[in-house]
Amino acid sequence: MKIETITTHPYSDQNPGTSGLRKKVKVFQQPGYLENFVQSIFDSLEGFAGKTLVLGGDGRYFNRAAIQIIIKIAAANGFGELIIGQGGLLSTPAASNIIRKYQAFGGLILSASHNPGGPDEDFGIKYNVGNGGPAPEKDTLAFYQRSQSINNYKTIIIDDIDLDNIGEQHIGDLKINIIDPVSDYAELMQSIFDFPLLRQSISAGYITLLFDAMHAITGPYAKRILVDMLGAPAESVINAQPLEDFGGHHPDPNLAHAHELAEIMFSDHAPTFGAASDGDGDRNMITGSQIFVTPSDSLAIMAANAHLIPAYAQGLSGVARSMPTSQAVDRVAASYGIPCYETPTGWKFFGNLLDAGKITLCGEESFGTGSDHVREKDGLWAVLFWLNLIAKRRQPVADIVHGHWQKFGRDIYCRHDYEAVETPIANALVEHLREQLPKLPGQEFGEYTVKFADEFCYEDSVDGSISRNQGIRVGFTNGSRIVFRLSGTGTVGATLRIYIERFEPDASRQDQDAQVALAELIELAEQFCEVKKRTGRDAPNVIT
Ligand code: VG1
Ligand code: CO
Repeated sequence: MKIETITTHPYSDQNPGTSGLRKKVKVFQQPGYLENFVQSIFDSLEGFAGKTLVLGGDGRYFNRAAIQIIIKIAAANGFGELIIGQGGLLSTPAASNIIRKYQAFGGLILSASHNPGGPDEDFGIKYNVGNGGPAPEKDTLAFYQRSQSINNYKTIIIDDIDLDNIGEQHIGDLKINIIDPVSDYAELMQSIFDFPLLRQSISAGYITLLFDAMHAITGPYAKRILVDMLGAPAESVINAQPLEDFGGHHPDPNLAHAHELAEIMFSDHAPTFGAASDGDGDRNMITGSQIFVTPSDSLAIMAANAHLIPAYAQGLSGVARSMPTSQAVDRVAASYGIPCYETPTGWKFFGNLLDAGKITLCGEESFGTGSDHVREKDGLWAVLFWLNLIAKRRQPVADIVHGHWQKFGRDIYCRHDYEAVETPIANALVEHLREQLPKLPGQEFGEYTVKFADEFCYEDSVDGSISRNQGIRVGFTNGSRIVFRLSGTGTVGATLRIYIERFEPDASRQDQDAQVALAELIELAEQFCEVKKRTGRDAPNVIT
């Protein structure tokens, strides 16, 4: 194996965001761009000589080319083994599982998740550590700092590796193991859920289902698990073929982008259960006949019912949610007497809590839920959780949701996204919000009185690390909240996210449309941030 050292120059923009480094494909295709970032990661890590690296991605455009580049750099840097999903494919939760199961040193996951794919769209890469979870902030900061002074990377000159045949190959001392991307994951799911009960409920026609893989990574996983193992009809999985451009759509599981599924679920021939996942398989959207379950409610309902699932029969050690996620799960935790943690946006902040056994279940409002079975959010796991719940409770989704609201109250919730805002406008808007914070507490706006107004700062209770500026919060005395933050996953300008919630304990008033029920707070949010006034827009791009 002949190692070459290639001279390079730093790129100034390799600072990872909420979930890895995400840029346009054209940016990643610049000479040395991907190479620099991968070498910067390896330069920042210690002790991996001879160890195993897991490698795979969501199959989007540039996935295969990137994998070939990374194989060569990993070989030159002294890894002992590479475990790669066949065809270069691995869903994010499957990669997390493989890192844990085979005790790998870490893994590189290639994905820009829910962002569109194709030559003119997005690509991404992130490093996961030995616990299977996204690298913590101290690591991603080190990668970025290294990328600012890097002047060479190491590689080897070899022909491209065959990614399509399962089995072992050797280059010098490096073993390359191409594995089936689905098997280990399917086995893990089988160990968590009651597969015989699910099979029975599906074959008896008690559960009918539709899963939209959105032409992204979960197609092969859903076919194996839902169709082959659980006996659902083949047509239960739609858009199952992973495509490099996701069929030209955003592989983003919400009512706006998974519209094919949404139309069927709200029609008169809706199945009992419908779900979708995103580009890399870590998100989930849950629906039932005539009902959409918000991710915040889904997390709370899962927490309230976890004891019905075999793997969680002992109960939960605790739960966690990202700060902008609604407080629905807090109510469940309080009633069950278990701790509830509030973390900044991004799965990396759950890792320490999961590792320390402080929490079993966690989630985000952005269609992400997961547990201690891996260290990523997990789309199909959430789907199986809900299916298991429906089968066990013998209740339709709508009844489960309404029953939950009656018992715990409803946290009416919505998120408004203003995408591709010019960065200077977005920054000025945030500055404007910041200036108002000291004078807001105590002020009255109609029936709302501000209780607190601050910028969220998180102290990790396990390692004491502190993360500042994690979103602006305005909380009211009646428990309502408005949260503002800028996205850390977008690739064009800035995206402003506004999260709005209000608690409704009165069962007779819970069945309202969120946009109507939250109208006053939506108005207030505009009064505070002036996004419409400052951008000249009259509505958000996406409402979830
Ligand atoms: C978004 C979501 C966040 C999620 C992140 C990665 O981040 O809001 O909750 O963890 O995407 O999800 P941001 O910074 O754009 O708000 V995924 O499925 O895109 O890896
Ligand atoms: Co994702």
